[in-house]
Amino acid sequence: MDVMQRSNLLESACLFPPPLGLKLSYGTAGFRADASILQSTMFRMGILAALRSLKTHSVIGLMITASHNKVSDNGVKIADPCGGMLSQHWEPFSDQLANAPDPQTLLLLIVEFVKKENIPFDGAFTAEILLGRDTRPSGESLLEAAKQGVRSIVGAVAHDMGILTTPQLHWMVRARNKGLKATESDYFEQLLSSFRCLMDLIPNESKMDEIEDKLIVDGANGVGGEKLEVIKKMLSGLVIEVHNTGKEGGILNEGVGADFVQKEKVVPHGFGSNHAGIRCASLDGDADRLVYFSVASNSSNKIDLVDGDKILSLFAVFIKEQLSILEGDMKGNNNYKARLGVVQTAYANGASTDYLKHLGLEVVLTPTGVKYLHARAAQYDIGIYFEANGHGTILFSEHYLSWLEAKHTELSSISQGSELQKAALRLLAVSKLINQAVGDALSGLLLVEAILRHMGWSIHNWNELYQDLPSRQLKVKVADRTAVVTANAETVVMSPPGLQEAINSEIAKCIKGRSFVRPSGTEDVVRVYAEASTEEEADSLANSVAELVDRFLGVGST
Ligand code: G16
Repeated sequence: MDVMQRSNLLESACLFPPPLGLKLSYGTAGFRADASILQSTMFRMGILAALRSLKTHSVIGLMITASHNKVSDNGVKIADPCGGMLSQHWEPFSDQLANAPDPQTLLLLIVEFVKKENIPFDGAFTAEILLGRDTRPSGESLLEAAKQGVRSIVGAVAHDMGILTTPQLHWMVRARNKGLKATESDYFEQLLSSFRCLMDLIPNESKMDEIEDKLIVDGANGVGGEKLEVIKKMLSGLVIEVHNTGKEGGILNEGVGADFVQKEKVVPHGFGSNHAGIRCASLDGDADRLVYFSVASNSSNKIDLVDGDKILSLFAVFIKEQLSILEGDMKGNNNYKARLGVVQTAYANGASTDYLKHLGLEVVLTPTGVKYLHARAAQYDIGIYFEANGHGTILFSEHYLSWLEAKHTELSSISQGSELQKAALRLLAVSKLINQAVGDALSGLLLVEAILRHMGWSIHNWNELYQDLPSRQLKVKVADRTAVVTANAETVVMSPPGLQEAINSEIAKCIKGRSFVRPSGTEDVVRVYAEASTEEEADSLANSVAELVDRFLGVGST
C-alpha cells in the first residue's frame, strides 16, 4: 500500500467516527444495529468489500438490510464471489474493522491484514462492488457511507444497483463472476422462463383443478412485495395478490412478515377470516425467507403454518420423485446416481426430521445461519437446506449439472418426450429457478407453486405430509448474551455451567420434549426453543427454560 492509499484511507476514515463505547459483532448474517449508529460500520464494510474484491479478483456484493429486524434497525451483509455469504475466515477481520476506535488504528489493521492475506495493490485488478439496499429509509444515507468506504481504496468502483431483495443482489454477484447475464431483468427472465418450463411439464393427470389459482402474499411492507408486483405482471397460470406492499402505509416487519408469522403463528396484518382456506405466503423484510400458511376457518386469528421444514419436505419429495424416474430406468450408457442430502438446524420440527429420514434421506444438522447450512448442502450433488424460519434453497453441484445437461441431450435424441427426458428437464429447470447463491423467497415461492400443481396438492394436502409437534419460541433479554456458549449444532449449552443440566430436568417432565437455547446473532437476546407432544407442554417447557435463562443470565446478572 503506497502513501497515497494510506492518506486516502486516513482522510476518509476521519469523516466516519465509530460510535463510542459500543462493541459491534458480525453475527449470524452480518452487522445489525440501530441505523443511527451504523455510518462508520457501513463505511468500513465498504473498505472490507473492496479488499475482498482485490483478494479474490472478483466482484463482491454489499447489501444494506436488517432483514426481519424492526424498521429503525439496519445492517450489512457481504456477498462473496460465489454469491454466498462472506467467507467465515474474514469475519474476525470485519469485527476488528468495525470496532477500531480511531482512523490510525483502522489503518494499521488494514495494513497488517493486507500483508497477512497478501492482498495485491499493484493496480492490475480493479475492485468492483455491487451495492444493494432494502426499502428502509436509513438505507440511502448508509449507502453513501458504504460507497465512500469502497472509494477509499484507490481505483475501486462501487455500482449502486438500487433497491433489491437480498437474494437478488447475491444472484447478481454470482452471475457477474460466472460471466453470465446479471441485471435485475435477467434475474426475472431466468425465474420466469424456468417456472414456465416446469409448468409446461406438469403431468396431464395432475389434479390441477383441486388447486386454487390464487395465492395471497404478505409482503412484510418491504422490498419483496414490490418485486413480486413486477413478477406478477409477467406470469400466467398463477394469480398472485400482494398485501402489505408498504404502499398502504404499513410499517416494515411490524405485525407482518415471515418472521412474525412463523414465530407468533397468527395472521399478519391485513389477513383475516375472509381469507380462510386460501393459500397464503409471507416474505420477510428483505425477501430471503418464505413461509406459507392458511387462515383457520373459525374467526380466531390462528393460522395453520407451513414453515421452512415443510417447504424443504415438499422440495425433497419432488426432487426424489424426479431422481427415481431418472435413475430407475437408466437408458443409454451415461448413468449416474445422485447423492441427495438435506440440511436442517436444531429449530427443525422433530416431526419434519423423522419424515425426511423416513423418506430415506440423509439429514444433517448445522448451527443456525445460512452460511453453515449452505456450506454443508454444497457437499452433495443435490443439497436441500432450509431453516424452519423459511430461509433455504436447493444447491446443485457443477459436476452433477454437467452430467444432467449431457444426460438430457442424450435422452432428447433417443427418447424425446419420455418420462426420463422430462425428469431431467425438470431438474434442470429447478436448478435455474431456485437461487443457487442463497435462500430466496421469490424463487422459492415460484418453485412451491409449480410443485403443488405438479403434485395436484392443495395447501392442506401439503400440510398433511406430517403433523408438526407443537413448538414455542421465546426471546429473553439478558445482560450479556455472549455468555451463552453452545455445542453440537447449538443443541447443548456448555456455558454458563449448570444451565444445560437444569434444561434437561425440565425436558424430562414432557412427553417428546426437546428444548435448547442460543444467543441470537441478529438481535440482542437469547432465543429459547421448545417442543413437546401438546401445545400446553411446549408452552410450559419454553416458559420454564426462559426462566432458567433469566435466572442464570438475567439482566441483573453479569
Ligand atoms: C439471518 C440468517 C439466518 C438466521 C437468522 C436468525 O436471517 O441469515 O440464517 O436463521 O438470521 O438468526 P438469529 O437467530 O441468530 O437471530 P435474516 O433473514 O434475518 O437475514
